[in-house]
Amino acid sequence: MKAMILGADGYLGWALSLRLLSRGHEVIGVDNFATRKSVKEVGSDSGIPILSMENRVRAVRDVHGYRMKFHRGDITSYPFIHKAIKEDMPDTVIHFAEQRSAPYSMINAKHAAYTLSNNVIGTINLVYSIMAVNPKIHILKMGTLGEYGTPNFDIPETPFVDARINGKLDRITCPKWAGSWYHWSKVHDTNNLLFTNRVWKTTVTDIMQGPVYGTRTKEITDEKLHTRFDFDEVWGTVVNRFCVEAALDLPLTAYGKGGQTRGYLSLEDSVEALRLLLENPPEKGDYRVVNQFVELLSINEIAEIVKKAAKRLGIDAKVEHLENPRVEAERHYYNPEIKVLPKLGFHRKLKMGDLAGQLIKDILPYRSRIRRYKGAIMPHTNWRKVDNAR
Ligand code: NAD
Ligand code: USQ
Repeated sequence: MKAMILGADGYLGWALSLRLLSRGHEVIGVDNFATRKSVKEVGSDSGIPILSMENRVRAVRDVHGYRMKFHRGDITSYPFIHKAIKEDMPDTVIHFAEQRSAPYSMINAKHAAYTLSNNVIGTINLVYSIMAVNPKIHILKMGTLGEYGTPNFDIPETPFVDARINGKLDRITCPKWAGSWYHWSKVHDTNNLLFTNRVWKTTVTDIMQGPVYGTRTKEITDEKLHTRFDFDEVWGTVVNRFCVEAALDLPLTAYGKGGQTRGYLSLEDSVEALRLLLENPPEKGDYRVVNQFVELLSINEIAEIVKKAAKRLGIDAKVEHLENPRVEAERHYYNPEIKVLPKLGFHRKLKMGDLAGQLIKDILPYRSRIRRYKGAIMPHTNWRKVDNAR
């Protein structure tokens, strides 16, 4: 397979590049390094150091003997993405190239507008480029489970549901109720992609993934191959943050009551699920929705898992319940269906309880590096504040 990965410099994009190369696929990476820049903007950096893309490509060749091609550029430029697709003629385009932080999107008007325009326009340009070059290209688009919010119904794995409105039955797109501008940008992408499938029969896998955690995949065998690892209040996701907090002897920052439940998965499981979906694409012209996670856990359960793992390493981690900076349900029903991945033979490799100790151990050598950015750990991006001065 010839796979083009948009967002190849990112947390998932780099790890997936290595997985696909190891399977013998051809990989063409694309990135504009927006995440590197935006993480610096909030006074932070990847907790585990990463090489420049030029050196990453060299390291992949030196360590594993794989060759990877890379284009630097911004997919919100139609001429750029159109030229890249025309030149390389991929079979599949994996689309990760979006602003992916909910808190970043909630900082102020500028960050909200950037998130919505970057994400929505990039996706539109991708579809138009594919229609111009080869409409049969499979688009694997990374959405998010947070598109649905936390509904009181079981979250289906289909784009449409039957609904009776004012007594009449019809098929409607599954209701979404996102919790940040970032999550809404993913809802807009889903609607736009569904529309392209209706009018042009595009072939799409739309993945609704939960938060990912971890530092490793089986190809990350050398420190030159590390993927980025964010821990600050804007870019860090909760499990990675709790493990950093434990490693630094800081309290685990549980927001609100801690009953918020999401579908979590490790980086290794995420990359393996993506490989399966890429090697088993939908029929041409089909729109496939996939719920991607392995464990449903609340913040309180995650805090307990990290606390126990820290204890085994001689660290006495404490949990601090902070006033929730976000507007979200803190106790709720949560049950996304999961049928597509098991049907393809997906079995989770790791549970959070098995991996948390390893994660903390991986962070320990970088404690002094992370301490330099300590001021960026406690939450200060608040959903309720409209702060255009920041
Ligand atoms: P990331 O920020 O590490 O990676 C995204 C990459 O895309 C970055 O390298 C960034 O520079 C690049 N990018 C952004 N806008 C671009 C543009 N206009 N042109 C070219 N490149 C651009 O994020 P990630 O954690 O690897 O997430 C990848 C995707 O998966 C995102 O779409 C995210 O929304 C989604 N996702 C992530 C998680 C998670 O927990 N990390 C969970 C569910 C879904
Ligand atoms: N949380 C804490 N303490 C923290 C950080 C977060 O309690 O220190 C809580 C949040 O309030 C939230 C939950 O943890 O209830 C998840 O937050 P998160 O920051 O780990 O993840 P989120 O903002 O939802 O975003 C992440 C990725 C995003 C992806 C999403 C999947 O950054 O790209 O789309 O996970 S999902 O959550 O299923 O929508």
